[in-house]
Amino acid sequence: MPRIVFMNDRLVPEDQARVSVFDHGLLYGDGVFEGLRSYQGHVFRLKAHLDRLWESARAICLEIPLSPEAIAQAVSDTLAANHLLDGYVRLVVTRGAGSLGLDPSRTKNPQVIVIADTISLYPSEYYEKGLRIVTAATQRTHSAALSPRIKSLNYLNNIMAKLEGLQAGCVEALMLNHKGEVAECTGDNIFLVRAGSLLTPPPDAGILEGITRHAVMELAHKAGIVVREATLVRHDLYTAEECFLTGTAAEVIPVVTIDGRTIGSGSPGPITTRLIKDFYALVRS
Ligand code: PXG
Repeated sequence: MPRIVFMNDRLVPEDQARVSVFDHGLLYGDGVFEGLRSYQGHVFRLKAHLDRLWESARAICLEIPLSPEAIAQAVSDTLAANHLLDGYVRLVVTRGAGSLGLDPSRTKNPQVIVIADTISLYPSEYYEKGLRIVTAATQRTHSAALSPRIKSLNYLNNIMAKLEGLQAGCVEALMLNHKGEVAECTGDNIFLVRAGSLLTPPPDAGILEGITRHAVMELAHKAGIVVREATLVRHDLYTAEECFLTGTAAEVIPVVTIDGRTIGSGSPGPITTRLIKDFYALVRS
């Protein structure tokens, strides 16, 4: 069955959901996006995702031609049109078609796209046994060059690191910032456990402030686990008791080796296991 896609003001079959070859989203990666999950027909933290979309757009002087309410409606309409209760939603806003050349003022009609699809999860084995990750040589974009807080259509920085991970046989890769500090993974935030406390890099380490990251920090707080943002280096990860990643697609996933070194006991630890369980309950509540 063809998927149904929302384009600007209506739902269309996927083969009619098209953007111009002159769209600056295609030509220059000039645009923004969000990835959301729906659980049992309820979109997890919709407002936080819409706020972040607007923040990303504002940062690149892109005016989204629809209201947040209209996009929220488009999200539920697109999920319903595809008969999805549990699904993945991709929001995309492009700069629109224009003349060749970077100048955004010579574009018009930003395109608003909402795609809903089934979610392709990591195999359940990764959640039970944990992931192996490696550190990529590709640094996270310097925030003075381009803020990693903008979820832009230009993800080449992360894709370069993802390729390094895949070439090393790993599905995720760790990215450091220009100071050699731990930033995040290519599409996930990172946490470690040290002396029973949860530590995660602060926003100024050059990360995307993940919505799952925020939810997990709240869950830890509720569970009486101390959680702190702290500048971390690889030494902290190598010597951690536990490590896990968070992201909309992956949710909470344990990490058991980094650069071939075993983390903690080599299997998912008790705090990670607890937070996986709490997150599962939260998204279905
Ligand atoms: N860091 C980066 C760089 C991301 O792109 C996260 C962290 C986690 O954020 P959330 O808000 O999802 O907890 C992300 C977002 C995908 C996909 O389709 C996932 C992301 C980005 C692009 C694609 O799997 N993760």
